[in-house]
Amino acid sequence: MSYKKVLTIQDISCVGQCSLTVALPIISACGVETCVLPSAVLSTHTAGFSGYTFRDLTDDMPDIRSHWEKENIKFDTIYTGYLGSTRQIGYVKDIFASCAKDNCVRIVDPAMADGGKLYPGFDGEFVKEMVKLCTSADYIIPNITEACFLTGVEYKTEYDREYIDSLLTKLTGLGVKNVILTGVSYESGKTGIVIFENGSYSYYEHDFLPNSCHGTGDIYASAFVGALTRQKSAFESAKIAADYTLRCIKATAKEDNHWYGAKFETELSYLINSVNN
Ligand code: PXL
Repeated sequence: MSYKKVLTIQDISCVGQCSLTVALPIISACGVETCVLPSAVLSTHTAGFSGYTFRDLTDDMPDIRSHWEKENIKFDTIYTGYLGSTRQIGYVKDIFASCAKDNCVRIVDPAMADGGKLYPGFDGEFVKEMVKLCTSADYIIPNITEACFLTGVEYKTEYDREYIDSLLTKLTGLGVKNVILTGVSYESGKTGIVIFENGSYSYYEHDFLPNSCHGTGDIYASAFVGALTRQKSAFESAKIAADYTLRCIKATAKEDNHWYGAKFETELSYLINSVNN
């Protein structure tokens, strides 16, 4: 098997166990070279801390891309997470166009919202641009809130299969190819992942854990990216990522006051075994 090279584009939250501080170790643990393009540098993430610093790196992106073009640096997988500005999304599309190997897989986590709300600093313009980025991806990994913002569908906490189907239909209507929809719960005490690939629906259900922690979306997406890049199927990658994320949440629950992120580090050996099986 050729040694795969992934590029991930998302912020560095210096403290908070999310975005690049999660993606870099997790994807590397999957046995693939992991290159990074930081979208912004923040002192912490924005969910629960106040007074965080924010250094937008949008203006650095075109020069970084043109250097890579000169060096003929290209990637097998490009995975985007939290982006720092609306304008930056256009630059990311340029990177999709010029830094991708022939069979490159482009994966977009439209990390911008949760619990029915956009994260601080994002607005309707950002969402509109994010829709465009999602249509140029091979896979998108939204939660239900993000899928609602992308499609204009009303956010609901109680729903049925018809509601989820309508979200998927609207997403494909926009031009989105394949969707890994996280946090889909059809029965109490259970939740799961919808894998919508080439028009067909499958579902991986697992226990719902009451202690939700911040950053699990990034843990999930990073493990999915790592497994998919290691040639696992989309369903198998979605399952590996879900089982790993669940273990991280359980490990976090053992410690009081670890509210800002999930303890993904202690569970890495489980992930390594899963992708090598
Ligand atoms: O986990 C998503 C995320 C990434 N980066 C920053 C965030 C968030 C979610 O709030 O604030 C800076």
